[in-house]
Amino acid sequence: MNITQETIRIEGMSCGHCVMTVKKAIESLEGVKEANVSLEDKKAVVEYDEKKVKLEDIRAAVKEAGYEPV
Ligand SMILES: [Cu+2]
Repeated sequence: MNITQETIRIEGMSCGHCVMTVKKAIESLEGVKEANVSLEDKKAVVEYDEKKVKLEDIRAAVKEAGYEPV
């Protein structure tokens, strides 16, 4: 397994509930090992296997959950 770490800036999160929603949306993707989402820093640090999932897929999942990856 080849784990990549990327940081995604996310707009639109306003509370802990948003953080959990984003975390769950990202972590539900096949190939994602972990997502650490920060409300304060408006970002998600995601560890994933780039052979299984692409950064674009992760960004799409965030968007689908109702938030804006920037
Ligand atoms: Cu919220």
